[in-house]
Amino acid sequence: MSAIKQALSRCIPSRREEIANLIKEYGDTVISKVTVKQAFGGMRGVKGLVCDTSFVDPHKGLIIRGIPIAELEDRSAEEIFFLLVVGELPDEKELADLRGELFSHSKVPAYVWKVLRDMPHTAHPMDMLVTAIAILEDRSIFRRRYDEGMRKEDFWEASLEDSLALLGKLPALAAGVYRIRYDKGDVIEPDPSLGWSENFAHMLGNDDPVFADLMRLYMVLHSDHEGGNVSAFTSHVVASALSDPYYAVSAGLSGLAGPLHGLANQECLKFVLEVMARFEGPPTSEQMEEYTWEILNSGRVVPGYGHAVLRATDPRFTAFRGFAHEHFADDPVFQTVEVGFQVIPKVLQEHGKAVSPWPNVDAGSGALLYHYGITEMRYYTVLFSVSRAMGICAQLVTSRAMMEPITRPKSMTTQHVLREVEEAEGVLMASV
Ligand code: AMX
Repeated sequence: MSAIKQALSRCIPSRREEIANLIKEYGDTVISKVTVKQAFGGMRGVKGLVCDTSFVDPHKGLIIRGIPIAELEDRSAEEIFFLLVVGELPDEKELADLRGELFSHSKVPAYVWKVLRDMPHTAHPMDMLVTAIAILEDRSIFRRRYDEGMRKEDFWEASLEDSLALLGKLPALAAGVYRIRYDKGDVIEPDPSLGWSENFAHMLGNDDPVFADLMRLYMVLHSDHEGGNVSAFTSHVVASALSDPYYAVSAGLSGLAGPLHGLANQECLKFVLEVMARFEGPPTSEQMEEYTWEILNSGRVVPGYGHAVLRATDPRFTAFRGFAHEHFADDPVFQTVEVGFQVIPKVLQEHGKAVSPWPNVDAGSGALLYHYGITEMRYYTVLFSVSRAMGICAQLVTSRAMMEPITRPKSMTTQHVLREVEEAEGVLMASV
């Protein structure tokens, strides 16, 4: 049995008991209410979901299993995955075991490369990644064992095995998407002497140790962001139907491919490069202000700014900013991001629409990738996906371990809402 499986199996009985007791004793205690605005507004702020892997504090940002992300910046991706799943950081032996386990799954079957190579040259890299994951579903251990009559108590084990097999392949798949989609030559084989994220950097075709460190940081910072964001929630719902991790992860990453979610990093760099093209280099503060107003006045959003939950500068933005300052502070693309950081929050505050005017993780990440020659911005969400798959998998393994039921909130028609308002407010509402 792998070390991560052993560690999780030790925690499960007490956690199951804790939740069962909580529901038994306090199952009817009210923890949230829903307003009309929330029902029509994407359920923003409705507390109807439990996620123990991480929490986003509106002012402090991401906290993984009780540890603020800023304290985890120097960790490896494998350590973060172990922490997400088990709730504790691994010891050296557990870490080496997980590294070996992930590497043992790194081989991508030939038919996947064939499908990816046959996709049209216009295919978005996210389309290629999601396709690759979906066509690996045939290997699902969860589905096979479920068909054989697996007990509910054991669902988590098969989910973890599928997750490890999928995560083990993801760096190779994602790097392959890059090399195939952008004609970078043959796919590169993983190196057994390297860790998960370092191998990703290697298979992308860049063996600069600083780039490998950036990939490590990128994987750590994007790994999870609690349970209600589009990709995590989508995967959660799909997996709650006992669709296996291949289905759940490909569904969640399809959500990550949206411009208001993971695709924002591509939009951010586009924005930065547009500013530079207009002003022939990094802009002055005045020029940046002028350009930001132009975007807002044309009804567009400023990519990389604002957040559904965060109400402060994202600590992940701060971490990337620190990395760029350390390694290439005079890079013109990064300098443009810096001017944006000084100017855009003030403009957004004056504009008055965005609840949070502060930068999110995507505001600067593209500039770092660009510096290391990954200039194909449509690819950026694939990098995000490799990392976020860790959180998605950890969340779904946890859900199966806690034997959560199928997710099925109740929807209402607008007529029902009108009737509820009439009852609550004692007024007569016009029908729509
Ligand atoms: N620029 C301009 N307007 C913005 C804005 C921004 N950066 N952020 C929010 N607004 C607007 C919204 O569009 C909304 O306008 P509307 O009332 O006309 O629809 C209004 O401000 C209120 O929105 P909000 O409550 O502050 O944000 P939200 O929870 O509805 O949306 C988010 C959050 C991230 C989608 C939004 O801030 C946005 O579109 N930002 C730009 C895109 C981006 O950076 N996305 C990345 C998010 C992180 C991630 O998932 N990777």
